[in-house]
Amino acid sequence: MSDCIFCKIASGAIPAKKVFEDDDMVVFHDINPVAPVHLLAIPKQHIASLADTRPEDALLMGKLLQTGSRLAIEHGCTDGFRTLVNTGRVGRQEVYHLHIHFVGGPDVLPPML
Ligand code: DGP
Repeated sequence: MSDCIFCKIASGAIPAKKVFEDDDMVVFHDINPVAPVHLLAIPKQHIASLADTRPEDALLMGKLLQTGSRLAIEHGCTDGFRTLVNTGRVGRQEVYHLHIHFVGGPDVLPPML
């Protein structure tokens, strides 16, 4: 999608601090980190939200989770981290290109719910 900010990051049209990229996905630092480590894992193809995934996206979703987890650990989340997907209006999704947050650091995170 031409007006999607994460499509532009995926294609390299706008810069981001990328820590991983292959044919299917990109992982990069969130521009507004809420913890010492805050990575976003996105598919290169435009999928608007988790609610828009199809059964054939299951392998890609697993890859986003597994690769993001590995990178969170490599970036210092050796004692755990939080994984979050905001979905739609009720989920307070801001960017409508599917992304998985990986948030953590040395300290225990505050409770969320
Ligand atoms: P949400 O849609 O609510 O799950 O959050 C979107 C996240 O995307 C938010 O934490 C900030 C981040 N973000 C938005 N625009 C950019 C950008 O241009 N570059 C980067 N690196 N992160 C962005």
